[in-house]
Amino acid sequence: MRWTQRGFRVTLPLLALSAAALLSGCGLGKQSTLSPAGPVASAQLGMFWESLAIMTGIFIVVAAVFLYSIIRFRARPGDNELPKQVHGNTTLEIVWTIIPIILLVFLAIPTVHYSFAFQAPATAMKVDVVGHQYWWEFDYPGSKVTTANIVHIPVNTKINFVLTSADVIHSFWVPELGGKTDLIPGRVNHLLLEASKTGTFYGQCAQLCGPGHAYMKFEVVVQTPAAYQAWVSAMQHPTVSVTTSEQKAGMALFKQDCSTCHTVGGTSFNGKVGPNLTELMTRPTIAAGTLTNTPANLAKWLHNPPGVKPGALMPNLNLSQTQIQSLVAFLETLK
Ligand code: HEC
Ligand SMILES: [Cu+2]
Repeated sequence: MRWTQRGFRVTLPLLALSAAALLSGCGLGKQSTLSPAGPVASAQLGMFWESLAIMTGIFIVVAAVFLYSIIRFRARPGDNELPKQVHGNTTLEIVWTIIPIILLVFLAIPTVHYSFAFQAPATAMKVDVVGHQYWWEFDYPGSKVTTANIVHIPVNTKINFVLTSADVIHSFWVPELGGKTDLIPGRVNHLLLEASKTGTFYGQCAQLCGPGHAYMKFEVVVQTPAAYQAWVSAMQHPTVSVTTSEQKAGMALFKQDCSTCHTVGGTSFNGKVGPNLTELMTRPTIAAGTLTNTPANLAKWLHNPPGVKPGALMPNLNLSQTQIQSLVAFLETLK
């Protein structure tokens, strides 16, 4: 008796705690597969509900038979004989082989159907995605636009994301649009996604890729075709107007310290190691979602990148506060 009471005292709070932990995942937040925003995500959610329904059905039947058996066939006082020993029941075995086959066929039909239906058609708009430790490169092959950690796409349009990696295996995942697919060095994978409403959707790397993995996020900005075109042409015609002496000093420093790694459209800087910084000020965050894009945070970043983001592959360049201020003044002109 004592033992049971003590057992309850321990297990009840534990149960409550784990229920709280489970339910805390239930909010329809920024990255929920339960709030699909496109046909791919909707179909995947439909299949999730279908398999959940089948599994719930199986659970109810098995639990009911189990409960019935332990109550109906429990040992009663005075039952000292061994019960009748049986082995094998052909009918039962055939039944519990055939029922799972039927259930698996019900799951296989939509799986196979959607696997073919969501193959990227040759006509779909392409966006090349390169995974880097720990940031995302997006190239628009048709329009010669390159950006980082934010990808703009037109609404109601099939997009063929062409995925590869510059270093280790990453995984491309935008829960509200569907997914996910690995980016593998030396291989090219395709992922078809489509958004049926405008807005911003949040993605992230879903494959442990090193110490900065948790800071490898990106945003998908879904726009009307007109707004999307306006963005493309702004990216194609960046204007860098450096006027103050501080901005000029920053640009000179950039040439010396940063241009081997970073490209800036509208200038001669064309490094390819780090993110392309064209129109940097139009991005809401820096360092793949690690910091919001403000002058203070840019300064914080330049002061010590690996100190801000674990594992960041931009080195600490030991810049002085004056150098940082002029670099930030220059970066602020990239809009
Ligand atoms: C050795 C190559 C290298 C050098 C040199 C370098 N960077 Fe970087 N930079 C990177 C890499 C890699 C990242 C991506 C870090 C991450 O998000 O994990 C980055 C990220 C950035 C970002 C954030 C961009 C974004 O959209 O997330 C800014 C801004 C930046 N660097 C500015 C500079 C400036 C200014 C200098 C010169 C003082 C500089 N970098 C020098 C490699 C470099
Ligand atoms: Cu990654």
